This record gives sequence, C-alpha cells and structure tokens, in this order.
Amino acid sequence: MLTILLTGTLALTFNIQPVKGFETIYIKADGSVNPPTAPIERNGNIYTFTDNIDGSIIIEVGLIVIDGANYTLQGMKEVGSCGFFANGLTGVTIKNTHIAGFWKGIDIYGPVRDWNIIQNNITVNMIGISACHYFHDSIITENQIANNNNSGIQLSLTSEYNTITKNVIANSTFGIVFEGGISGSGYNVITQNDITYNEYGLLIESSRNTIVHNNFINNSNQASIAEALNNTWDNRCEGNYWSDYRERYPNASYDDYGIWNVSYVIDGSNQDNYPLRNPYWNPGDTNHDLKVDIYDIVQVTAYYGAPWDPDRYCHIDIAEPYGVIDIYDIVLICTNYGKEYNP
Ligand SMILES: [Ca+2]
Ligand SMILES: [Ca+2]
Repeated sequence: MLTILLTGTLALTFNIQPVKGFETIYIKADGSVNPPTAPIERNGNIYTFTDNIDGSIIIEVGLIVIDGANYTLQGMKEVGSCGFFANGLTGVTIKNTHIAGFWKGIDIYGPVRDWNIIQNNITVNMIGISACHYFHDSIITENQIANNNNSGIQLSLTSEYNTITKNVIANSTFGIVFEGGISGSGYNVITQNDITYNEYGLLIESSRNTIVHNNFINNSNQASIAEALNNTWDNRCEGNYWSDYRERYPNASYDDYGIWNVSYVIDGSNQDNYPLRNPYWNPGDTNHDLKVDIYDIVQVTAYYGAPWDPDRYCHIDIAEPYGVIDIYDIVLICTNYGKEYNP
C-alpha cells in the first residue's frame, strides 16, 4: 500500500522537462572539485560554498564536510534530479545548505555510516532526504524540512541505528517514512522533532524504532504503522505530544508532571503510554507547563539525593550523569530559568 501511495504522489506534481543552465558538480575521489570553476572552496576535507549553485553535486569521496554557508543549491524540479548524491560513502557531513527544487534533495545509497545532516533548509523538493539500503549510525538534526511534495525524510531497506532529532518536518504528504517491512529500518531514534501539518506525520513500515519527545501537531494522520509492527513510543516515563489528544480522550486527566493518564493508541501494537499534556520544548520544563520556573526547581530539589524512584526521577533526571539526581540537573534548569515556550 505504501508503495502505491508514494508513487501515486510522485506522479502528480513534478514537471518532466529538459533543464538548461544547470551544472553537475563532482567532488571527486581524489578530493578535487570538477569543474574547478564551481563556487566551492576546498580547505583540506572541508568544502564551502562561496555562492548559490544552480546544479547538482555528486559526492565521490567520504570523510568530508560540505558547508553550504547558507547559500542555496537550486534544482529545476527535473524528474530524477538530486541536490546531493552519494553512493557507498562513509563520514559525510552536509550542513548550512538551502536545498530546493530537486526530485530528491539529498539522495544517499548505502551501505554508508557516520553521516551528519545538520542545520539545512530542505524545501520544495519531491523528497527532502532519501537514504536507501544500509544507511547506519547517522544523525539528521536541526534541519528545516518543509513543503517537500512527497516526503520529508525517507529511510528504506535496513537503515538502522540513526538518530533524527530537533528537526522541523512540515507540510509534506509524508513527514517521515520508514519503508521496508519486518526486516526493514529498525533501531532508529526519532526524538525532539516538530512534525507538523503533514498528511501523514510519521509512516513506519518497520519495527523496533523509538519515538519519544516529539510534537505531532495537526497532521491529518499523526502516525501510521503498516502491518501492526511494534515500535516504542515512550521512555517508560514520558512520550510524545499529540495535538489531537484532548479530542480523542476528552475524559483523560494529567498528573503533576504533565503526563496524561490514558495512553494514546496508534494501533493494536503501538501506543504512547505517557503522552505529554503540552509540546516538548525544553528539558528544564520538568512538569511540562511550558515555563521553566520555581516549580521545576522544586521538583528536582525535593528529590535531591533521595532513594531512586523511577516514577519521579525519570522526569527530573535531565542532565548527565543519568541515573542520579545531582547538581547538574539543577544547573540545567537554572540555565533555562525564566524561559517560556514560544513556537
Ligand atoms: Ca515548568
Ligand atoms: Ca542526572
């Protein structure tokens, strides 16, 4: 069903047209940039944009950093086009790049590991980030991934042990998609993302992923699981924020830590047992009332040095070292003191 949905959407929107004035740039296996006139400055293994680029970048060497320096890599919505393309390379960082107008903004084929996709603005592509076949041990963080027609992030074919965190993923048909069935993409952690105004916020066709401390806001389908596969939606203490919670569970109530007393059910095998009353935004807001204030400090100091109590400590053990409530947990609240949620 998923494949039909994906290809069905693909057919709808992109123009199939020849493209002019568009260059393909290679970062070659020997580290050189071709053509050498491309506005990319190389300093050792760091490649920095010096201007906007109308074109695609084919990466042929690993262990490099590509810094877009807030310039734009612009496509022309050609079917099959990629902003960045890489096949089988390890240790590539792509950061600070505005990537727009491609079939796939970032297109990665594995097996690869140790990728970092950081602080990019990935918009108006068909698929924002596509990682296919053994994409492992990588981080996608602090990106704005919005208005991509089909999907924001798509992982498929045994892409595992990745962390997707602190991204804004908005206004796509599918915010995040994991394809691949029972042996598919598992052991990924999705945490502290704002997943908003997508048709499907999260669509998972695999199991053994952990989804916690995300904000699912106004997606037509907040989260969908194919084939009733089992994923984890809380850390046995706190889960996610669901904007439709009150509508679905009008009789629920929340405790002193801002956790609803009725689980949010996704399907028969998937439920968030500790849904948050308010959006997750700051670890110092231990009671989830959207302010960091004296009440949060009281929560921590009341149990400072007390015997381990998993029901309480899980909310206030917010800083390393974990497993103990100490001065570092208090310091983290104090450094955030006075802050209020401001989306
Ligand atoms: Ca608070
Ligand atoms: Ca701690």
